[in-house]
Amino acid sequence: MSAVDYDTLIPNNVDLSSDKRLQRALEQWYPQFMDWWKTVGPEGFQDCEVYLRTAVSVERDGWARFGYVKMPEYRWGILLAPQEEGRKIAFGKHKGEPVWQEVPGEYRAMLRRLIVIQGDTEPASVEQQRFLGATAPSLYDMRNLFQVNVEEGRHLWAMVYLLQKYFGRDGREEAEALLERRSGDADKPRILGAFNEKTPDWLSFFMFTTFTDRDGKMQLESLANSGFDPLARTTRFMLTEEGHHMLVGRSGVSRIIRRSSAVMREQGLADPADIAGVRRHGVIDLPTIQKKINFHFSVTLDLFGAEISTNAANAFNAGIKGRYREPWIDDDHQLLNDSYQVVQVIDGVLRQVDVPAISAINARLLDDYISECANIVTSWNRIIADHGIDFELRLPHRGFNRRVGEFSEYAISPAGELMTHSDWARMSAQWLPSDADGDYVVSLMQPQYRAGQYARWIAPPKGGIDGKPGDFEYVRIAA
Ligand code: BYC
Repeated sequence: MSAVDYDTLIPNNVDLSSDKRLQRALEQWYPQFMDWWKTVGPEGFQDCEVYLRTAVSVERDGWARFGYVKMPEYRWGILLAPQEEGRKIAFGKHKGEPVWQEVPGEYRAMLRRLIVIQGDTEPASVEQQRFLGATAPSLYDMRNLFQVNVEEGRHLWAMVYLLQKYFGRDGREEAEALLERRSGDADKPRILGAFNEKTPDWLSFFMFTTFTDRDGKMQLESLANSGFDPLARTTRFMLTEEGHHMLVGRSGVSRIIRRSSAVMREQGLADPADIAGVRRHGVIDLPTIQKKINFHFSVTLDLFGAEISTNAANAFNAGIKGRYREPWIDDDHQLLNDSYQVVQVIDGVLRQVDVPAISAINARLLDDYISECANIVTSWNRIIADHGIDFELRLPHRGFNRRVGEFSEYAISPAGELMTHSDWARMSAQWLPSDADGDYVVSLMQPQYRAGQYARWIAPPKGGIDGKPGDFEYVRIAA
């Protein structure tokens, strides 16, 4: 494997200079990407020096370097995890055959579609988060936002590399279309639902990075064992960066809960349902946090596609997209005779039903995802309990508020009760954030641009970035 070449316009470890056609195609795409970044990327702060990490190697240790960078000068590179000699396809009907270095003709359309969908989410999230810099609760948080943004930009590069290298003219057209769709645009929206929602405040940002970035992790993990080796290697390296994004989300929500709980305790507010009482002190009440969990979790579940899916079965069978941690699963990795339990509505009742495992690939990934999310909520509840507050956050039932899959036709409460659509609509204001909840959260979003200062509604982090203290000047705001 070649070392990372940083002397070229596009840093890479794929020996780009030896493939002039590809190099030219990517160099032509570069100014379009920069145009996109400047038009719909982070609003403002483009001239500020931000203490960012840049991927400089694909080795496990020392893969990133930290330093002050102006975002437009960030080195968006093409980095693939090291090639494994003799790697074999780990699942599906080609199990045991050598992995593919070129796209197999029969799977071209399927691969292209998966790469385009993955690629589409990356710029979408940057667009969704573009206004948040102006209300950052601290320089530390602002820096984390921009770190997430530049790395999602790099993940777009990763998918565009695959499209341009392996899919000829179609790939070039798809690469351009990735810069033309826009999150939330009525005429040319992003492909998947959650990526057209707004991220109007930092609570939404932290919920998005907790729940939706974690779908990213699950999907990337499923592609990281792909029989198409360049996709496997690309997604493996993307996963190295993804961990920080989820940490930003999870710890961000933890810090909000810690602050709210501490204020409730200081002020002797024993009743978490006393929303007005808590809001009077300028922090976010726990019932609103619960509603935000209900929203972001349910919208993210839709990103897994239908629980029972022929597309997913075909992709598994083809050896293109596996299950979460596929090599560690103890079965034949072909699922010829296996069954899997899924929840379905049968005769008006929610039941566990055995279905052929190959048809339930999405359902299984969803289960793995839900169990990780449940652990996170447990950790949040520990903070509340430590403050002596009698309140528990919960993940809503998997059927709550769904638009895609088994439950999309049904009205199901967060507790998992089937209801009439009219009852559900009447109750939904108790379960999902209202406009007034959103307005309240937005009203708290006053920026804190002094090093070491944190907005009132969020506790400082336990530690800084790259061993730096919390009062480090993570973003040098231009005078
Ligand atoms: N919205 O068999 P089905 C991330 C379509 S996030 C709209 O149910 P399948 C990130 C589907 O396209 C991870 N349409 O599902 C996070 C299909 O249409 P066609 C992104 C939807 O195909 C934060 C039809 O319904 N990566 O990285 O098994 C920040 C039937 O499909 C939706 C990926 O998702 C929806 N929600 O699975 C930054 C991985 N769901 O083709 C980044 C790549 C389904 O019949 N994508 N449809 O016209 C995939 O693996 C799959 O496409 C999906 C859907 C999991 C998304």
